[in-house]
Amino acid sequence: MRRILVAFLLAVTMVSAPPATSSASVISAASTTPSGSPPATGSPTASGSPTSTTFPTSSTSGTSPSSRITYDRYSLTVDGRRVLLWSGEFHYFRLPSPELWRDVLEKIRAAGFNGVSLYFHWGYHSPRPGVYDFTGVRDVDRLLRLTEELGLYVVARPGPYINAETTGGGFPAWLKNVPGRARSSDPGYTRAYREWLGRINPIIARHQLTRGGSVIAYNAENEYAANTDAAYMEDIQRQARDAGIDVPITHNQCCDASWTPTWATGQGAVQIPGVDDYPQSFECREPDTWGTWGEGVTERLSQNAPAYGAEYQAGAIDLNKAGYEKCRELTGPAFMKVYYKSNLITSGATMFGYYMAFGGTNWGRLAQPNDVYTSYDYGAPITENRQLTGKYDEFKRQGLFVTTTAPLAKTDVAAAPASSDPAVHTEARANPDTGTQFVLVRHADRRTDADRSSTLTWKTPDGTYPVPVQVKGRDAKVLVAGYDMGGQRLTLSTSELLTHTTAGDGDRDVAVLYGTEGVPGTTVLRYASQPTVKVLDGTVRSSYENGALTLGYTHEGLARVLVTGGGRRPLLLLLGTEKEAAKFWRSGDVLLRGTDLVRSAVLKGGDLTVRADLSKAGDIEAFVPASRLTVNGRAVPVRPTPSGSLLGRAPGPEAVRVPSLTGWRTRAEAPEARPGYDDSRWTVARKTTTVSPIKPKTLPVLYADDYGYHHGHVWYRGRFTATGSEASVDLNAITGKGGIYQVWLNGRYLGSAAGGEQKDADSPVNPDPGPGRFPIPSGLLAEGRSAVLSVLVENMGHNDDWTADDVRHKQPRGLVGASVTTTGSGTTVPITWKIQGGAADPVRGPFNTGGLHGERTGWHLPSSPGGDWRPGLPALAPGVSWSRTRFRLDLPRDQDVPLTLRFGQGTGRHRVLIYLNGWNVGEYVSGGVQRDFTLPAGVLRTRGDNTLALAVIAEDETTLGALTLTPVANHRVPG
Ligand code: IPT
Repeated sequence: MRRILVAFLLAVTMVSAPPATSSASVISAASTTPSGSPPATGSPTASGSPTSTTFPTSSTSGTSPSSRITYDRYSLTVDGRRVLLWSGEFHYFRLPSPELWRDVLEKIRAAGFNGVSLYFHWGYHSPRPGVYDFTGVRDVDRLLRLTEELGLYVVARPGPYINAETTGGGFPAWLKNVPGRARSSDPGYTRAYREWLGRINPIIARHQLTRGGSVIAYNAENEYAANTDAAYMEDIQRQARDAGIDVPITHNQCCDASWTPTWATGQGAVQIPGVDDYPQSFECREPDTWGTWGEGVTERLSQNAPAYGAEYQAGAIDLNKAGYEKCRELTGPAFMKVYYKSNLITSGATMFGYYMAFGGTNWGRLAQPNDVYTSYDYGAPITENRQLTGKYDEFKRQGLFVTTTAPLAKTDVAAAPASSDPAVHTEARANPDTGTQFVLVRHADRRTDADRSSTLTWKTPDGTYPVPVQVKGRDAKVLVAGYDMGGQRLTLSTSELLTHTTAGDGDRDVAVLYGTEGVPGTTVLRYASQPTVKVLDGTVRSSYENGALTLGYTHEGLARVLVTGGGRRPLLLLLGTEKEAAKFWRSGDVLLRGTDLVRSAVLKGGDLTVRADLSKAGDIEAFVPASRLTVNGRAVPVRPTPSGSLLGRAPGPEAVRVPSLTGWRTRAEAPEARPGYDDSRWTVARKTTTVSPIKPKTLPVLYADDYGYHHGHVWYRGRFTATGSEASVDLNAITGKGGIYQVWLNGRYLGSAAGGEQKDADSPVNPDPGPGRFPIPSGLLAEGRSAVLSVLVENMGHNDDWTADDVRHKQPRGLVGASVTTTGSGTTVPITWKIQGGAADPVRGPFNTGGLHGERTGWHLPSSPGGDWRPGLPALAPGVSWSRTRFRLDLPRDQDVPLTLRFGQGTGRHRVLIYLNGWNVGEYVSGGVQRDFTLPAGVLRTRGDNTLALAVIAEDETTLGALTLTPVANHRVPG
């Protein structure tokens, strides 16, 4: 992995690990500090006792007790109960709508995740040194309260550096002006990061599980593998402890133990060192190519702590612009089955962070331009528009299993059943206390999509059985043996266990097992005497011998078997295909089947209250002893079934109408290009030094950041006295990948050029990153007359600092060189410069707007800007123009209809900043891969008036393509 990553991500300097010391395993005693927020009842826990897994419940009240967290080499424990942490990564900053945080977190929980991994983005909260905003879409206290309410564990990851393909890798852009190497113990940087940690740590601290909150672990730094500084790593942890962080501290090492230090031992060591694994790489153009970056086995870095897959690939960045559907394919259900299940058994890891569960949007200049564009969909199980995918189904199948099956949280390597066909590989782990076995069955060659059968000689704790297994296509299974399943004893099954629950007052068990469609399955259960087997649905053979009840079947649809007597409480066994398994939902102890999503289900007396999403009217079946069913607040007629369940039918959504976008008005912009424009209030650019490691080609320094303009466009106006013999304007600009700059002289448009980037591998730095030579038309300049050069430079976002070398993230934005050259002598003309960029929006944050005239004067805002706006979407001249329209939505309150703005094919090279009600929701680039832009509810008024404003930056004569509001889905939701 390392070699390939280096080739991919650049050369790094490695530092060897300091000598080993061991870490303590008991983290903290309970603390009773109140968190001031509604805590969880029913936190997700996998218990050390095989039958008592508790799942999160939806509604909470009262006060959560504080918990004690410990760990050992097997797992984390919460109040003495082992926890298998199955978390998905979520970036609140990529979803600018706290109402939708709940939507996404409920979807994550319903997929069987019991936790979320959360980066906290320093730059997102801090427009200037000393200034921090934790309100509105930045209210992370609200986010953490929500995780508490939903009973999701949190791994808090505040950096200070986070990478994450976001601008500056999470650093605030003002850090570019701070002398001293970032991610080191340099005093300048130390002051800066302590300021951030001083703000974020107290928020995280009050939401720790040890104080009745949700935070179960704290991740220090991020993939800190190059140019490392142990004193810095140590200080981050000291800052955390001083702020009262008492949960285990973790780290996500890139990408296996060959990267050193691993932070497992020595100065700067963390308690639970984890690794990041991206076995599929980020080449979405070839979704069938597997394992580009290795086997994806989470390496154990410490003998005293659980193996931790801190980031495990659950999607991909679209590095080569294949489109995210291809990334979803690359990391689809087949990959998930083979890699996640293999890893679970091979590594024995019990802590996972799947990156990403939901990717979101790089709205408002959040993107790191080398890696991503506006969408950060990531090919994740939940799409950018919050829709559930086939990957979601697979996460649910695995997530329900791992969080149901408590013995999985403590396992050692065990002897695997012998396989009669060596092409069918087996591997096993077992719980040393319960004897429960977990057997991986897959193709020996994971990439093959062959169909192979084998007979396993399986020595289970209940005796030895020869059992047939079949692996059809790219697939893997984790089979269970010797498991006390509620009140039952599962001797073995060649079907996979989805989940099981004990319904009502412990009067019967319900278990769901599943397998590949058309493939035979065998399940053996133990009884004291022969039980009665009643096949309610499907074809299932049964035989009983010496205490063993053997069921034989083929996975087809959903078979139902009721087993009674035999000395145990009744068991309803549901045997389905993978597709059938995905129809089940679990909320607390309530098992349900049907609808598109069950967010929560609460049973009180005979009343079952369900919150669910439906794209059409559909059946909902509840495996609980209830007599009344309420779905989304409405009573639903029900009937009991022979399975002892309750069956009802819930209504779907009403059809909705979405308006077409009409009534556009357009206005040309860029008065800055005119020679007579009043720039008297602009900043004079007269600096001659910079802390940037990249030095300017000409003076004065024209770097936008050096004058406090950190995001979006920046304007320059240069004045000189013409000689009449000027031949060309020679510029050089760094915009970050994909950016452009444009030039006017005395109001005449001279053209545009691609802004450069300082390549990661540039050492020494590239002297000519973004050159542009613009010949001066004859007659434009007259001898002795004052001339004005106007330059508009885009800033695509700041580079990251993956290699901790300071050069990448501190590379400037804006002009790095500017001169006007005369004919003949080739001398340059002295120029005086002024610069103007945007100001941080106090509500929408520092990244939302740049320095376009329209942005500075509020054309992007809903309030109506005056001036001469012409009707329609006319052809546009090169330069900047704005188009605006309004539309009204009246979507039903209890329906979720995600909308996107779709760009049709236009003409000319252009890019468009999209403002919805003043929020910059993305940038469309003609010829780019993204045409659909998410309009998130919250920013979008789903019942009311909306303003859409487009800043069109045209390089040629341009017409925009058709613009349409496109509904992505329509669900009835809880409302
Ligand atoms: C690793 C980072 O930790 C994470 O922030 C994000 O960048 C992710 O990968 C890729 O999306 S970087 C690792 C792949 C080298």
